[in-house]
Amino acid sequence: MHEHKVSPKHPRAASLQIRAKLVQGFEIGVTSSFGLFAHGRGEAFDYLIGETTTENAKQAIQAAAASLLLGQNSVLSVNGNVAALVPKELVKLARIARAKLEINLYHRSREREEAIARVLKDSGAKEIFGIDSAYQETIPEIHSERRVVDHRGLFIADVAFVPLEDGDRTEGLVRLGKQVITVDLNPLSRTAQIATITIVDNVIRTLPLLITAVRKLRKESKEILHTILDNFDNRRNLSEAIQLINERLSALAENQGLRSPGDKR
Ligand code: PTJ
Repeated sequence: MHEHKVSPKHPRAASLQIRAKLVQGFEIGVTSSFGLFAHGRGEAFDYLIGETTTENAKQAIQAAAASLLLGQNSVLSVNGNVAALVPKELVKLARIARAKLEINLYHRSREREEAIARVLKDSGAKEIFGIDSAYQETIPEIHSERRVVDHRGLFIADVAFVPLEDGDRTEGLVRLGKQVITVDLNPLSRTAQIATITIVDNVIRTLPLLITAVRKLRKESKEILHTILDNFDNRRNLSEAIQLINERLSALAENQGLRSPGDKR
């Protein structure tokens, strides 16, 4: 495996470091080649939202934290991109939200499942679902390899956290009556539009904020958690996310935010 050093002085160091994590993930068999494309798409949308967690995304993060805490069986679904980008954070979130971790891949292979399980174990995970064939169950509503789920995890989950997802499974899980939380930089994707709660943000920034939100909200009563959820409207939130991009692009087009040589932004 190559070491991908990024100079901290590079003006796009943060973005290049994220890329390096994914390339490393690819080299150790965690991320699929398709995952690299998916990341490129995400990066483009991150530019459009300003590479920052918007107020709009923060509202969705609060709702997601409340939903995870209210779930009787909350499950965090792990794919090759999030395993490369935020493995420690996923393990921490599972612990404090009392959620399960399940590996569930679109481009499924035994080798990738094992590589991802290793990364999660190295990050402190004790129990990982989705890799023991004795507990495999099939969800007919899903038309990809993701249909194979763990009987103890996604199969019985009432709340499923499925970051960087494809639309088919989101739709299948929603049809089964599950609350589906996603993180997707593209507010126009099918997943973003179908999920119960959509966080339009980079998963790298979302996970630490979600952990903080769960830490705070787990001290609150169920009534308060229900009130947070009742006050959250995903369609309204998504419309706002698209509107924010629109306004930002209009401001840039009017030359208010264009870069000049030497700008540190
Ligand atoms: O590891 P596997 O086999 O399960 O496959 C994982 C990928 C991501 C390849 C698979 O789920 C897939 O093909 O997803 P899509 O349909 O490409 O959708 C991924 C979505 O995530 C896209 O809408 C991207 O814009 C978005 N995205 C990419 N990187 C990020 C992101 N959203 C948030 N944070 C990111 N870092």
